[in-house]
Amino acid sequence: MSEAQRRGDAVRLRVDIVTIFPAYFNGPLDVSLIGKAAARGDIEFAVHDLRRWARDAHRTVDDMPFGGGPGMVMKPDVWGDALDDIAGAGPATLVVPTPSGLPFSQELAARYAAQPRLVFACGRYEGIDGRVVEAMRARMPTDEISIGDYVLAGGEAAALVITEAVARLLPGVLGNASSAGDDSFGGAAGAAGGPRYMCGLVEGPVYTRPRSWRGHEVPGVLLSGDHAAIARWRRDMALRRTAAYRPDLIRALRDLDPRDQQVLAEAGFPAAGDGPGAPPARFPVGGEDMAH
Ligand code: 6GU
Repeated sequence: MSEAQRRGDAVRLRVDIVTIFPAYFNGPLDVSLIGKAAARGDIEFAVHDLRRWARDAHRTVDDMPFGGGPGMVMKPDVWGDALDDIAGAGPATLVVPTPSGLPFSQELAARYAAQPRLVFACGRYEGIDGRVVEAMRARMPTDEISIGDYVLAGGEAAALVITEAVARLLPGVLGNASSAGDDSFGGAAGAAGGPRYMCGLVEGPVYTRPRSWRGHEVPGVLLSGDHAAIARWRRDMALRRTAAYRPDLIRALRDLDPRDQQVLAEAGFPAAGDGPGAPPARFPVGGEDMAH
C-alpha cells in the first residue's frame, strides 16, 4: 500500500495497458517521476497480457488481412473481449496508439491528466481490426493517437511516451509545481503558473555552474539579477530556437512585439504570423553570440 493510499487519498489517475508484450513495461513504470508517482499512489498501473483473451491453444491474436497485403492484423474478437473486461468498469478514455492517429500534443496530455482513467490498447503487426475502434467509440471516448511522423513496431513505446507526458502534469507529481509551465509548449497548453513569454515557443538553452566551462561562458544577463532582462533574453532565445527548428510554430504566433519581430527578422522571418516565412540562413540556437 502506498503513502497516499494509507492517508486515504484517492488515486488521481488509473492507467491500464493491454499488450502482447507486458514485459516491455517492466522497469519503465517503476523508475523516475512515474515510479515515484506510482509509489505515492497518485497514479496506478495495471498491465494486461492480451493473450489471456485468446481463444485457441496457440493463443492466437492475429490473422491474415482481408483484401490481401503484407503482414497480419490483430483479431477483433480477442481485443473486444479484453476491452470489455478491462474498460467495462467506470468511466475511462480508450487510447489506441497508431501512426495514423491524431498527433499527440501537450494540450492532449493536459486533457488526459484531468481524466480518472486511461486504457491503452497497444497494437502490433499491421494494426488492430478497424471494427474494434468503431465498436468502442459507441461506448467510451476513444482516441487514435500518433506520437510523431515515423513508424514504430508497436504501440508500447507510444503508450509510455503518452503516460510520461500525462503523469508529470498530475498535481504534486513534479518536484517544483511551477516547472511544467516553463517548458516548451507549456504556455501554449495554458499550464497554471507558466510565464506568458514562453507561450507557443520551444525553450532556449539553460545553464548551471560553473560560470566558465572549457572556455564557454554562461551568458552574462543570467547573472545580472535583472528579472525583466532575463525574461526578455529567454524569450529571444526561445524565438531563435523555434525559428530554427520549428518554423511551423512561428507561423502560428500572434501578438509579436517589436523586439520579437526584430529577433525573428534576424533569424530569417521577415513577417512572422503572415506568409510562409523564409527558412533561416543559419541555425542560431545557442546563447553564445547573443547581444544583451
Ligand atoms: Cl502511436 N504507434 C506506432 N506503431 N507507430 C507510431 C506511433 C504509434 N506514433 C508514431 N509512430
